[in-house]
Amino acid sequence: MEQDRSVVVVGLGYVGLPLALGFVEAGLRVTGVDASPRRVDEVNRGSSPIEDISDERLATAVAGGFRAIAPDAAAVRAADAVFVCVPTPVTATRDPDLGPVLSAAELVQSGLRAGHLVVLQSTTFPGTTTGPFRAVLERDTELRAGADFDLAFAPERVNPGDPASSGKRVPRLVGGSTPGATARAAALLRNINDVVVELSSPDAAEMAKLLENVFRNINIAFVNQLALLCERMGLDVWEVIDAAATKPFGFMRFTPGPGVGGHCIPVDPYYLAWRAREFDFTDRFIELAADVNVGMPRHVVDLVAEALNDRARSLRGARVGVLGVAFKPDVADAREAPAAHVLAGLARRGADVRYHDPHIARFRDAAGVERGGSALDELLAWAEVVVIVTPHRAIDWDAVYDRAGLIVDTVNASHGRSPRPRQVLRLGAGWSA
Ligand code: SAJ
Repeated sequence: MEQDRSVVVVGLGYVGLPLALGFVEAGLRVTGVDASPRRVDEVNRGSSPIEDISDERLATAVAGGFRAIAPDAAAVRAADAVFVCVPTPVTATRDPDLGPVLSAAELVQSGLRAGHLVVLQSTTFPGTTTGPFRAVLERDTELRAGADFDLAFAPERVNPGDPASSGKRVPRLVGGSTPGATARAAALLRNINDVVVELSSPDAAEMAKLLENVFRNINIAFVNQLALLCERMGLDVWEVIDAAATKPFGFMRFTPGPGVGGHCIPVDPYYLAWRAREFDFTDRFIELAADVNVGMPRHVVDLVAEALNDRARSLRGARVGVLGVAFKPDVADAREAPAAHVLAGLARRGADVRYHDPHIARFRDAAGVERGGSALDELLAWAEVVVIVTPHRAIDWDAVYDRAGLIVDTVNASHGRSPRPRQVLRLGAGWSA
């Protein structure tokens, strides 16, 4: 089997663009495809839309001939292999929305030919690749997966904001619809990953990826629930977690917070729960974890009310400053950010709400209200209570603890500081002594 040497990557987001550049740097001929003209333009100008990809790295690839284009059947036809790296969101009722995946499949189908390798990377429920995705590829054509073209699923493993998490060192999974497809996709991926684990089917690879992310979601929910219990018991959940984390085996540290954001961890479990129901299987773990995590922003609003109450102030009419609205520290991504529900919840209860986030200039909350960010000095001078939601490193924390008279700390950011008595109310731990 000769080596695949040319690749089309459909979807140039935080998964597709690193994948494309990896193949470019491995010497393959790569064309990036994206439905957004703005994204195509940014990439071709060497202006990286992805935080973990520097402009220099992208510009080097573009100088070497890498190009982004609009969806184009001829480009698909000309390549040896096609990777689909588009979002897999959920609908308002939290059902899987395969819209982006199936429209990418339409593009691939329009350029599909015998001998192609087609690899889906988007995190999705078991049965997507060999089910609806394959059905679109094979529509209106005599071509069949296995007989005429190779089909596989290879989930991404990227931890946004942690460049060390991507690149050659991260093992990759791949499962093909035939052993030959698995081997062929694995050989291609070994251009960019030192370790590629070959699985028995695309379904196994789809399920393994969901296990990875549902594992995180359930464990985060568990420590969130423990935080609520520790508040009632007068314990410090952060001390308890630090203590348990001294166990050098059989334990993995997760921490409570204002909720679970991003477009993976809060979303992927719904793909598994939905698919399980087709097999008359109710995954109560997933449903419960979702309830707990979705309930955390409301609990943060209650903590702000409790903190103000300590000062004989009501939430209604209070000036509340939120620190950090991105979905996690040191990223500029606000998708599914818990802060959206914290700000909307505070405003719904009559508070006057502003925020500061060094990475996010404008932010739309869960009620659709859009605000511009305030400068930190301005926020600290204005707010009568400050809520720490996303502890970006770039925030001047000394200024926060010096100048904020009342702080609700949802992420134990005040750990190691000596706040004044009843200056800080921590989620899962109560008042600073
Ligand atoms: N969070 C907690 N407590 C924790 C860990 C995370 O509250 O102990 C929160 C974070 O603040 C954030 C959310 O959960 O709001 C998700 O954080 P995350 O880092 O687990 O998820 P992502 O979406 O940034 O990236 C994850 C990857 N993260 C890690 O492996 C650490 C990985 O699970 C996947 O490769 C990736 O999603 C993906 O694309 O599936």
